[in-house]
Amino acid sequence: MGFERPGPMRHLFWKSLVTWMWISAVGAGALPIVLRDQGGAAPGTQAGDAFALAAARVGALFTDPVTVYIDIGYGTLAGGVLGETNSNLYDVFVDDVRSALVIDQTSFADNIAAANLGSGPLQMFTNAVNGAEYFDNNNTYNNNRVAVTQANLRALGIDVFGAASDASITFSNAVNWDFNPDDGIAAGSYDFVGVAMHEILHTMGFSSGVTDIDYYTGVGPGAGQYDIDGNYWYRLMDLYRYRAPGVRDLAFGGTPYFSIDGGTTNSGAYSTGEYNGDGQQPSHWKDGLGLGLMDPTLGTGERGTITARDLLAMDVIGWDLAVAADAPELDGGLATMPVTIAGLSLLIGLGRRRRS
Ligand SMILES: [Ca+2]
Ligand SMILES: [Ca+2]
Ligand SMILES: [Ca+2]
Ligand SMILES: [Ca+2]
Ligand SMILES: [Zn+2]
Repeated sequence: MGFERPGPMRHLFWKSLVTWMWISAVGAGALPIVLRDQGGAAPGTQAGDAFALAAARVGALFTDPVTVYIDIGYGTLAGGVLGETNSNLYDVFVDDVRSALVIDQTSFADNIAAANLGSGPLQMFTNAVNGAEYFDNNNTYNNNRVAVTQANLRALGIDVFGAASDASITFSNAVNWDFNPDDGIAAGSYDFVGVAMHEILHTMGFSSGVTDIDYYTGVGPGAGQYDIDGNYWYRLMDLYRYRAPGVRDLAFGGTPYFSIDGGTTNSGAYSTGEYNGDGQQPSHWKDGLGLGLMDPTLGTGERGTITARDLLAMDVIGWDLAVAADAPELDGGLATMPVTIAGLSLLIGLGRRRRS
């Protein structure tokens, strides 16, 4: 399939000592998500059990015949960081990604998405290092490569990783967490299980390269560190990021949206940039609209809940859903979806990968 470990990517905090593991999702047909404690999140601890609950609830939604492995931790983090997630990424030829998505179709939404992947080098709006927006159709590296998380590759049937960890998720013990979402989220506390599910979905592939474009161009703190044409920036999910019918969008700002039919149907607005956009990381839905668990912020006292929109995105990036989340259901069904996310930007900083 031509994938390889890219040079500038940041990988996991590989830790040699695995003290234990357990399989969290045990329902028939459910996706097993194996958690390995790297400190502070062993079974029987509040954090360990809450991570396990999050993994079980995510795993129950998918039926891919693979196993996801995530290192977890809970404790004191340097610099006042509230949490950190790192996902192993691979730099894949876009044609190989398209081929894998075509083969992986199991749902109506998959069929629509696969029929709208296009062909040939990617053409998209993006930003130059100075922030200037331009239409990039010059067939360089960034027009031909897509970064895919290791867990996402497993879902696409490219499962050559054995029991290697797909990602690392560490939460700070300096946060006032509520570890039990099922009796409500206490005032002044954050939903540990909700945030953990959010981070797991990032590791499974819910992300956008615009988060990196925003960081490394314009007024982003990393501007100038990387050439745009000569690196990968696209993420798999960005194949469904549009600004207009037929017009793909890998630029900060604007009004990008999720679409599985080539940009014709808007199935949810995206955030547009922490530095150069609306103040939120682009690897999320637009904030404040109640679109799903993958909104960029979660307030105290609020419970994070996975919506059909979240599942539609996971479906078309390669996951096999245990419950259908096809496009027609989204048209009328979202009003009844439990959506509870707004407010303080707890999640900011958890997901960004710097190229270092
Ligand atoms: Ca509670
Ligand atoms: Ca280019
Ligand atoms: Ca699917
Ligand atoms: Ca799959
Ligand atoms: Zn996030």
